Amino acid sequence: MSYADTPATGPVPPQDLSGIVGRRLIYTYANGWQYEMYVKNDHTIDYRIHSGPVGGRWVKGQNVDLVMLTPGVYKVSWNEPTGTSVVVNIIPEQRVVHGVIFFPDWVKNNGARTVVFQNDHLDEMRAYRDAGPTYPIHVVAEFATITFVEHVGEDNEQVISVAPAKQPVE
Ligand code: FER
Repeated sequence: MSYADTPATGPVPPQDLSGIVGRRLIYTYANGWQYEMYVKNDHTIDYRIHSGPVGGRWVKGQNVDLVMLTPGVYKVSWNEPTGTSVVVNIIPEQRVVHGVIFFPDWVKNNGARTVVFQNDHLDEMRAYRDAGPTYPIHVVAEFATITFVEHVGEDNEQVISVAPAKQPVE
């Protein structure tokens, strides 16, 4: 019986996250922005932004919703302390990513404020978020190409441990 023949018992497909959890990916969006994501476990990512308007920003321990849509196709969704929301679809075997970023107006206009190791500035980011303005929300929807992917295992604090500029990128 193939996956497609598995009897439907509801809308949620059987989940197998083994193709994404514990992986580190580097990808470049069509607009040139380069991002790195470590899927630390089934509900957490660490990441670094290597280029683009908020290049230099990095974050550890971001809580996310991670699901498998169909075998080999994953979706990661979250909301940042800055108010930015992100949804990233990832197909590692095809080296395809599609990301949608929903920037609050204050981030669009003052992106440099978010270029920090966010973990050291959480209260500051929440204060900026609450001060706004939130609207209009700037939606950036782009495909990306995965240029590097490796399996490094779960909950490894060394994978993303220095600022983006301090480490060469593949
Ligand atoms: C991504 C797109 C956006 C990503 C992270 C973000 C790690 C974060 C945006 C922000 O908060 O500035 O693909 O992957």
